[in-house]
Amino acid sequence: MLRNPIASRQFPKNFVWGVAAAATQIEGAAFEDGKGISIWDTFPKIKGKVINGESPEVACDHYHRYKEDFSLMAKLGVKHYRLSIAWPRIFPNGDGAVNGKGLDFYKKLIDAMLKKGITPWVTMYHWDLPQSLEDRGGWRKRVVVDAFATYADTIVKALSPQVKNWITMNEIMCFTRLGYGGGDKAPGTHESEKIVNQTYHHALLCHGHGVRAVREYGGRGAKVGLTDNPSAPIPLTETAADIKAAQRQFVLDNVRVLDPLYRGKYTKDYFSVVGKDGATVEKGDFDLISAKTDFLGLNLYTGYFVRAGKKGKIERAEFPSTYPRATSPWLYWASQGMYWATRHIAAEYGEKALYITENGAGYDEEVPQKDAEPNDLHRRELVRNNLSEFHRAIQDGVPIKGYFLWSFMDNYEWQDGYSRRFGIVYVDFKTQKRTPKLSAHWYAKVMKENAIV
Ligand code: PNW
Repeated sequence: MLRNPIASRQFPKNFVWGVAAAATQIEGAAFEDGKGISIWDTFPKIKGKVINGESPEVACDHYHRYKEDFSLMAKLGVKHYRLSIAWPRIFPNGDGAVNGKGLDFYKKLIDAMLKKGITPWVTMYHWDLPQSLEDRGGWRKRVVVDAFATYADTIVKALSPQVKNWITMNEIMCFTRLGYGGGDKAPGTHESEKIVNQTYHHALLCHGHGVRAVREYGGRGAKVGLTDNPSAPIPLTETAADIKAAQRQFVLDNVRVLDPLYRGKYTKDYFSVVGKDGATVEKGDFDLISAKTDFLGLNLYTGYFVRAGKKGKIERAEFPSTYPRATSPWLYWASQGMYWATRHIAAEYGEKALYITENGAGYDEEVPQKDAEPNDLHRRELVRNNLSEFHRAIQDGVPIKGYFLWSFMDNYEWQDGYSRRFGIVYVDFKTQKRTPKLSAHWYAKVMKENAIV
């Protein structure tokens, strides 16, 4: 007798299945109802930064179409949705006066979700710093920490009756290193390593204030955690020596965020990586940064291979030029990264609850034929392989509690503009028509069966 293939591919009871998006990428209405300017409104105006200079001004027009979007989610059986709040809607200048219309918008939005039976998972900061704060030094300066503390208090107080799941920061590495070091993301400058490390430190402090705000004002049953996007070294062979090398590389790669978070200080490993450019720390900083959280969120898309070399060295096994990847050039098909990143965290830091807060694939896709189901079998296959690796991790004892697919619909992919699509729902940006792709119909069945189908 052969076994039913789904039988061994079930996820644990109460596993959280959802989809994810972020304010700047979908809302549009960039200048409506008192919203302030964000660094992502400014950034596309700098020549050469964003493909075709595309801006998030309209995006998916979700600001006006959220009811329709939640109806579609409900139709697909989505029960959990990760969204973010636009800081400049709440505090147009970053601090100072609150914009009541901004708070009202999110109250209405979340009510509409709840009416459809969808539970919100709210990210406080997904990269849209108010421009006014950037003009005062942005993530380089401590002014952002004080402003964020007030912002976090304000949104948690206003929304805590409806929201029980909070994520403080999205991907510290992306908005610090890539924003202030590499120059690829807003604000797009090139600072010294010392300053880049300081931007990380300020982001960690804001995370701490997010946790504090939820503890103070979140109400009963509120949970809070950080979302990180660690790199994922995969052992080339699953032998003890290669596994050890990969885990060691994992710690060193992600030391700026995970060591302070879990070890409550800048460790020897931190200084072995940053040298003399470590962040300047004030008294009490690490009490905030390492305050106990309820989970760690992980955005995982890819990985890379390492093996144990001679004399304790760690060797990278490079990707040959013909190795498969998505259109996003950093997105190599490396599903084992899902298994190893989650396992490394459990092994190294002992985290007890992991949520995959993003996972997906970015492609420049063909315009679908009229009335046909948009065919994204490429995305379906990559995501399905990734799920197999998360499932394997759970079987081996890694505490993964939930999974959010990035993204619900095609949207503004930051410096890659609108051509790079991550959605399981196709968006025609001229008409704003939404059409579920092949992957959406498949994922609906995954959520329903609580299994890889
Ligand atoms: C994440 N990398 O960004 C973001 O949280 C989303 O807003 C974004 O749309 C999504 O992933 C797809 O890009 C990442 O270089 C950006 O490894 C870059 C990387 C990873 C994630």
